[in-house]
Amino acid sequence: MKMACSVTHIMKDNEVIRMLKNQRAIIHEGILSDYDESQVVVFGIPFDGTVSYRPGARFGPQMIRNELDGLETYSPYLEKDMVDYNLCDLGDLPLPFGNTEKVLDLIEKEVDILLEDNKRVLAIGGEHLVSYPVIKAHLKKYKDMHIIHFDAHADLRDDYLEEKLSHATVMRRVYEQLDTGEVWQFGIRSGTKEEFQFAKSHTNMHAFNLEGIEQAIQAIGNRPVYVTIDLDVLDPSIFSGTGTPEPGGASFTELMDAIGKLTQLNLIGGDIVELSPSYDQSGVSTIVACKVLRELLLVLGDNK
Ligand SMILES: [Mn+2]
Repeated sequence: MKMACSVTHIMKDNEVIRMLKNQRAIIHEGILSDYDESQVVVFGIPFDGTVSYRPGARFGPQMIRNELDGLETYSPYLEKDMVDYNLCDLGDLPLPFGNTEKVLDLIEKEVDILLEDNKRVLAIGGEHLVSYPVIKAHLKKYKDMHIIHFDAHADLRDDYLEEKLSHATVMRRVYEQLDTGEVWQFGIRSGTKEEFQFAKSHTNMHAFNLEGIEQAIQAIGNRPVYVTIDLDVLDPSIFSGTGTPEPGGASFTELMDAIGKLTQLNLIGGDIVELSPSYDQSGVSTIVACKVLRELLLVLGDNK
């Protein structure tokens, strides 16, 4: 097994941003590239510190690494193969559990460096709050960036139990950071009355299913887009390994179809969050996450 690529870029202004432990590569053996030549960089964010119901998303990135070797590098959906791309896995970001603000700060600094190095970033959570600092970093570089958000949950609360930084508030915080970009939400089927009302006047919410992507593609045009995929957008019958499962979700094929359509956009970064592997004893949820990861890597790798 090839080890994760070395991260010589960790020293900036004499500050050690991160230390990489020896970890298994997330990409198949033989297709992992050096950091310098990589187009797309993957890293894990094993944080689930604000999860309100069932914790465990911190184990997502490592379980994905365990299972990804069993997946073909070729995607028959996209007719593209991971062997044709330069991809790099930086392993998991070491995080100080118990200090949410410091965790978010470390994530943002990490992504700042990757974007300075002109990498396309694909982050693997972890709970959904980790998307917030990843998106914040991207907005410094892509001011007019739009957000495409797949999720069962609106995540638009202003606070959750008086906490502003939470997996339940993440898209509200993201919305507040946007300049001319907009939030496009798909698959939403859970939230408070206030969240759905907020969405009516502030975001472009497509509830219950993934229809409406074409509308988003038309409206966004060539402006930069970041995609955040909370895997609980999928129905629990195919994806039960998650902290807050919601019946009535999208099918796997519908999500594949939606990701395929993202190739029409100027996709500049993304994340996959909320795999909580131990809630699915069959292990199928992890395989689903691996497959979503492969598709997203291929879409991101293709964007010039
Ligand atoms: Mn969710």
